[in-house]
Amino acid sequence: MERVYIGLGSNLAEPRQQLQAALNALAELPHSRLAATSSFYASDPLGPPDQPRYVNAVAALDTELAPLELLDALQRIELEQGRVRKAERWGPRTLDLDILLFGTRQLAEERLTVPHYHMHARAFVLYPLAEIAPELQLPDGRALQQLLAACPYVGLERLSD
Ligand code: A4P
Ligand code: MG
Repeated sequence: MERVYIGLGSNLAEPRQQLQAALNALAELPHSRLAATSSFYASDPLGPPDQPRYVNAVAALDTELAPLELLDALQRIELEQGRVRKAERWGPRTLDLDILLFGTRQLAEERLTVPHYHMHARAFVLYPLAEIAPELQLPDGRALQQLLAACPYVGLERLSD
């Protein structure tokens, strides 16, 4: 088993329900166990500003799946929840599932970059992640707490359950 952290995001079609449905789907993945989930957070959109606020969360999954097998599974869940891939970068979406960390691996494959290339400076990733893994260290040796210290809690709001 390896510990994987997955970032969840949605800003269309009832985002909280999208995230809840995605968590249910993660819990059903073969050879895997959903180990923890953060609170949900409302967050200001990064990218084009003319889109709704997002709801974001982070989940911890223990899995025996290989990285690309997991990516396939996550993309299947995105499609099942009505994700339409558009050309616009960082545009609105019903569901986005990003592999943030996969054990201590550093991957640079055509379909998969791990750690996720933008996680280090995104409040909507780092604060939910810290809720479930405060002592986490990244593969490059940096502590999550160190990244948090450089990433102000701005545009982010923890939602009540
Ligand atoms: N890919 C490579 N590495 C990974 C990885 N670690 N995890 C590839 C998942 N996928 C990875 O992704 C494009 C391709 O990235 C995939 O086919 C996969 O092979 P995508 O989900 O189709 O495209 P995207 O998500 O639109 O692009 P990108 O650049 O991944 O965007 P981000 O970084 O996911 O940002 N604002 C707020 N507040 N909250 C958000 O969640 N999200 C985005 C999307 C923009 N603004 C946001 C949020
Ligand atoms: Mg993505």
